[in-house]
Amino acid sequence: MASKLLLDLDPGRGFTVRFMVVESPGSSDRPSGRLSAQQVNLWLAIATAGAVMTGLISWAVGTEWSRLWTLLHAVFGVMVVVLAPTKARGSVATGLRRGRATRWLSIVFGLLVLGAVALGFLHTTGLWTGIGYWSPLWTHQLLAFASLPLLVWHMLARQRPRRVDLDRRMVLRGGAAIGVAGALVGGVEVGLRLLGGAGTHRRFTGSFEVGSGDPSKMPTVSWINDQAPDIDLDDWPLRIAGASVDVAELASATHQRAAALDCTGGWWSEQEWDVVPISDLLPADARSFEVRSATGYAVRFPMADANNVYAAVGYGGEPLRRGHGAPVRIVAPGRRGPWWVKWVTEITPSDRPWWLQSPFPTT
Ligand SMILES: Nc1nc2c(c(=O)[nH]1)N[C@H]1C(S)=C(S)[C@@H](COP(=O)(O)O)O[C@H]1N2
Ligand SMILES: [Mo]
Repeated sequence: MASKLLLDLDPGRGFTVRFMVVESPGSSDRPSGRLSAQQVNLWLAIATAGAVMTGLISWAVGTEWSRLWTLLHAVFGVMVVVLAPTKARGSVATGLRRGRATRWLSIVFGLLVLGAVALGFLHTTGLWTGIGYWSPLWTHQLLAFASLPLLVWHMLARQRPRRVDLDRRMVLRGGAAIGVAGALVGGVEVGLRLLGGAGTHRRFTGSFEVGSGDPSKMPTVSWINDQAPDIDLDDWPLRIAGASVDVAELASATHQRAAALDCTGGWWSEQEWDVVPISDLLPADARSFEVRSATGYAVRFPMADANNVYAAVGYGGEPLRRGHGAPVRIVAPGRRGPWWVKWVTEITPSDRPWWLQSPFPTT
């Protein structure tokens, strides 16, 4: 007689955990010590979901708080690799033997996931640090986003979690896989420090420093493929709360503020910005304010943050370069790059909550 926990994950019937006393432990069908194919799949689902969640958090958060999530993200990613050989011997081998036409979708999915993990590794270690679109981190995100629909398909059509033995083996072996992944991540970090690898100098977001204190060395990037608008800088159509504002007038009211621009593409750069806090420019009674670029790129901030979001006209004692958002851009300390709107033409208070916006700018 043995007792075991049954985890029932049939989506049609909801989610139940039952404790049962059963005649046989039910593990005679596999060599002792191995996880069943179902158990590997469930752990892989946990690791993949964990990687997606922590990746999104680390990606969106620009404060110290993201450090833990960036670290956990690495552990989940490595866990996928740790479990991959068992998966390959189990349901991958079975699936390939069945030879369904859709096996190609599964293969593409597997390659996207492994590719994303490999690129994450290249970025983390600093073995390859491209800047701009084809940086390893940007490509990592591209593969990860591309794999999401396939992940959903794979889970629903191929590896729909069913009743799984949540037995001692499942917990111990899975826990061991997490432990191995954690140790590998720790080992890489220690190794980087011993070897003095570039990867040692990552910010808590995982980004590498470029051109701090030297605006001419700061990269110029866009969110998707936005470009500097062709508008006369001396006749810039800036409107704040509906009224026309002269950029020169704005420039005469600035003070200096050091802040790091931390692009989700994997680099950061700190400059001394010439700024005016948005709270000096808008009435405080609205819920949010929208900042819109001449290009149509726009984001919405909570009004409560208006004293820590700035309109900037210069850096390092010189006016902004065109690529860096001249004549007016947003400086948003503690927020990732996408919030730092360039070529600002409108700052508008509104009663809509700030979170009522597309999760990403669409230009
Ligand atoms: N109008 C506009 N502003 C934008 C973007 C954009 O594509 N369009 N990209 C954002 C992103 S993702 C980053 S990282 C920074 C890059 O600023 P930089 O080119 O000055 O380094 O600008 C932000 N502001
Ligand atoms: Mo960015």
